[in-house]
Amino acid sequence: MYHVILVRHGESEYNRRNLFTGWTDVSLTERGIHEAREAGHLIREAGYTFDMAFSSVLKRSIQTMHYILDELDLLWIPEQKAWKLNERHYGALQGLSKTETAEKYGEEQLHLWRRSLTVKPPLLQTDDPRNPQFEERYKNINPQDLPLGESLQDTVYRVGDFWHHRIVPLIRKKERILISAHGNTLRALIKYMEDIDEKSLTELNIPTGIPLVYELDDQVRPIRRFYLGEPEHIERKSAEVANQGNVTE
Ligand code: DG2
Repeated sequence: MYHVILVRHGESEYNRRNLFTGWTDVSLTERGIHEAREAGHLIREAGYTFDMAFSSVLKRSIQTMHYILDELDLLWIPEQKAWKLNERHYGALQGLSKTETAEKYGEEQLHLWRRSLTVKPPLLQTDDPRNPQFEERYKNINPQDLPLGESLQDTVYRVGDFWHHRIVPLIRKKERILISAHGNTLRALIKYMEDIDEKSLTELNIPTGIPLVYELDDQVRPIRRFYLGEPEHIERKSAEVANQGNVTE
């Protein structure tokens, strides 16, 4: 049996301000740093270790990977930063307040934009300065692969492809792997691995900074997944994510 540990980065500046983030490159808050360290602590207490770590090319995920590895005294292991693990691209919603978006377009529309499998956000215009094609860090990526906004399904394709071609071969070689990523890249990966139905996917909210352990069979297929930590705390944090943008409490 194999395993892999996934973690959504700790709270970011935009999470704290309740703004759509996507590919916006924002740092962890003090709380986020604490959450990332705590994730490392939980992983160490549970007796897991790593041979290799992956993150996106966004600093909140890189910082989280480093805080976790530091807690485990594993900052020396090989790491890889991959754009294919970036958060789902939230298009023209990026930078907008989730609450104000709900007030303007209604909670139902907000929920569709955040949790539907196939609905895309309004796309960025090609001349928008936030178009990833203008960014140095994506200069080696085929421009046609760089999104102006993605549905979760689009994210499932790119994350699934990365999992299948880059991670699974390492797991087969018995490499113990940490993946530090984002709320929707992890939802996309869970969809890819388990093909869960759309309703369960809609209700799936990934809390910040909580390690998610996947046990995998000999064919690297999921057997079960579970969070490390105290269930009530995890439930509370997942509900916090679900309720972002609620106009009425
Ligand atoms: C959040 C997820 O991404 O937002 O892009 O706003 O995991 O990088 O903080 P993350 C964003 P929701 O889909 O939960 O609204």
